[in-house]
Amino acid sequence: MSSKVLPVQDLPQGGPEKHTNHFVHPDDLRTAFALDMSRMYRDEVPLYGDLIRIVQGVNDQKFAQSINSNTMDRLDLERHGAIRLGKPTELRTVSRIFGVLGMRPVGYYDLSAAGLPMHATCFRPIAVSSLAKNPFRVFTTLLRPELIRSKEARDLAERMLSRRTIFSPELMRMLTTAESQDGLDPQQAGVFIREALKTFSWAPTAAATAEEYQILKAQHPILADIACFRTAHINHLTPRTLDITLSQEAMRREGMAVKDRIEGPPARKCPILLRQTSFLALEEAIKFISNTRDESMPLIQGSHKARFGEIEERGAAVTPAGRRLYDELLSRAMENAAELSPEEVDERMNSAFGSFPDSWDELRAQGLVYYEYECTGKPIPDDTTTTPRDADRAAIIQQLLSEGVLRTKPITYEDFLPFSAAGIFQSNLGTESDKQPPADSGLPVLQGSPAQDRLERALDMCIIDPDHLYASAQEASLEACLRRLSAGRRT
Ligand code: OOG
Ligand code: NI
Repeated sequence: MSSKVLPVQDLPQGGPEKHTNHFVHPDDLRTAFALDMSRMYRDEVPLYGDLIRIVQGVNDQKFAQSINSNTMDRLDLERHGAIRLGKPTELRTVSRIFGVLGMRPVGYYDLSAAGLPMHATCFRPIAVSSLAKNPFRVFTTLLRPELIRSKEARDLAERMLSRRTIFSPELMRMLTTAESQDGLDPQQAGVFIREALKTFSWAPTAAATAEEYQILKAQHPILADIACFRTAHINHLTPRTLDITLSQEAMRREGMAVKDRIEGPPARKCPILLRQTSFLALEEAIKFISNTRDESMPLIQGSHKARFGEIEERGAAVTPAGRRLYDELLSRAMENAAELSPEEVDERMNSAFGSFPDSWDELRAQGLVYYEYECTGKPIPDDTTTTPRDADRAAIIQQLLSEGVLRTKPITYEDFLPFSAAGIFQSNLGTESDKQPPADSGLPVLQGSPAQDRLERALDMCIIDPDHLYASAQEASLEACLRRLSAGRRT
């Protein structure tokens, strides 16, 4: 499966024509699922409810000051969640579940460079219209047992994972129904969402003895989190904030234990990519089964640390050139940063990112960011062609922009950053290695490694290249503008 990039038109996606009948549109299913998941997580982790309240307060305040009312759209919906899976068959079924919700695997994240025995993809909507409706996505990690050094821990984890089933029989039936009839009616949708959420809920009685848990935890805390439980519990949800610095301050003021620095690019006039922070994972009471696995024996009290609440601020998607520059500046800032204080790292980041242009015109001129093009309504001058030859295209587009015939809007980044993800993992694992992973862990996606190939085999489909989606969205918007301008000229 190494030819990575599937053309968008070949991707299986429920087009609107299939959903004009009595079936619920996948975009609406995804919204219902995300809302129910949010309710479930707030019930399970009350501190997450506090986080939502804080973020809403900051968003309301920012919104009141803002002149651009478009930014308020759907801020009440979470932007992402994350799960960690233990075996390829789990990933396959999860991929089918998310498929019903209109989400496809986009991007490959190798977390091994950060010392984590796992790799990941992100399930998300890919059509521009679906992203506009609800961009909810799930960062989905799969364990790579071959990277676990201790044979004892590896064998134990695999044995425990082989015993568990995280999907209810009713969910499996509904999944087959959804796939065979290519959709779900409202009643079936309710059952599907209810049953799917069971897979991602918290089951505080471990499927492990305290001893087994300790063996896995000693090898890697993430291993205990993945292999010792009966569900693939959601480990965080992430609402979007309009101002991450203000939100982080408000979290601290309320006494939350917060990550020591915001991941991602520093604050800028023109936000790019993704900035994230979180309240740290909570130590939660759990119970272990007895050493004899005898169900009549009393359970043993213990605790586990995995679940947290995160916030994110999203900026523009960058082109491959923009990404290269981002990675280069990030690694420059992070060089030998392990011994620096969080404030010193922030200072380094600010100074390194002085070299990343910070005006939308400059970013466009240097081809660092993706844009959506819009017609302003102003007619095209008589002497300007709407079907430029490739060689003239850039100059003509520039002319149309200068003349105010076209305008641009940066395309929002819809994916993740491996280096930031590794930082989020590390902060929430409570290991001795609370330090940042090496900066070169930000591996470019879709380089077709053998490990990626294995992830794709588990998914039973190719991983979509995020860059391809942004480039297509930009190109489609430009083509639509040129067509409109040319139609306007003919009438
Ligand atoms: C996932 C961490 C990655 C993000 O926002 O970068 C992530 C995890 O902890 O399982 O969600
Ligand atoms: Ni996250």
